[in-house]
Amino acid sequence: MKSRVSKRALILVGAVVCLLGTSLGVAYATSAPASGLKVYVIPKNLGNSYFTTADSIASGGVCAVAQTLNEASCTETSGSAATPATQIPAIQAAIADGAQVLIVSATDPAALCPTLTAAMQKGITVVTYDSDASGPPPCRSIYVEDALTSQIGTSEVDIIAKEIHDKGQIAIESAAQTATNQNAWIGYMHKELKKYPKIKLVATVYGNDVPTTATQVAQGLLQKYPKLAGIISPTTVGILAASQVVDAAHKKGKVIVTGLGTPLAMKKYVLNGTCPIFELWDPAHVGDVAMYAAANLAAKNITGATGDKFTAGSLGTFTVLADNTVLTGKPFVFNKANVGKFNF
Ligand code: RAM
Repeated sequence: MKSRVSKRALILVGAVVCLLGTSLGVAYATSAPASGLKVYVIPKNLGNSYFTTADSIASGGVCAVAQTLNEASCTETSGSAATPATQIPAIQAAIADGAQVLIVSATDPAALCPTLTAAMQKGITVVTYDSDASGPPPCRSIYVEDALTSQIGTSEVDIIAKEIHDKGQIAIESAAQTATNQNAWIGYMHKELKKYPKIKLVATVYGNDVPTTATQVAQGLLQKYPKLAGIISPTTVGILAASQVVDAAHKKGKVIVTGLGTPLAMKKYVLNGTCPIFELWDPAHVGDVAMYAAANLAAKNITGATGDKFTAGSLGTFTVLADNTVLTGKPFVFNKANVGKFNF
């Protein structure tokens, strides 16, 4: 069908849209994202396969996008434990090294803020991904969220409830006690648990995303709570450690594990029934959106205001939502039928 809209009318509509955009402070990133930047990606910690996937060239993460955009360099750096004490010095070292972009998964909502605020004042672009430096006040231009916080928290409880037939003792095995993302998810778990009066949350423990610590706290749970029916671990390091501990203790089927994990690491435990179902998203997508957001901020195509839009390559167009947050996607449910189909 032939369009009957005249060229003049289209120009008029375009002008009105542009005007509206300007008056509302909304930017549509139409120019190219900035290139030639010295990019530092600072996950919560190094040696965590979640972040290796989110960040590396091989998996198509942050540094793969940096390469596509012809950035000057892309370096992943952090501490070994997912704590502010080891992450802050890594951020400071990156700044001293001339970073122009910092992409950070925050180990604490507030502790990183003095360093990140100082970086922004120097003109460095700061984007958080996966876990926010939410302050208050927030100390980044944009936060790229993995999936809706409420959806992650509530679905984890619904999964364990179904697995343990709505009754019994459960525990949460988290990452660092200060982790912004885990604590936000746990907040929604508490709310959702009110729907299940026969499920009792007996403990919340912290493995700091360090495999040995995560293993020890999981062992501690089994010792202290012999009647434990389930563990929710919303961290890829914790869910693996908890599954290994439950399996080694021959408690498979008696203590059900769920949470957020990576499919390659969790395959064995899904197939043997220790952790029949868990969730995640593609960590590389979160990294990619963060890098595109940063390069558009650096080019001043957008400011990070609510309503700003930018394109993240083949992932499409993203809009900045309330609190300068960009939502990457949805949690995906892994189970026996699909866990073998992923390579991260
Ligand atoms: C761990 C980290 C990360 C979280 C994933 C699910 O690797 O704590 O922040 O998003 O788990």
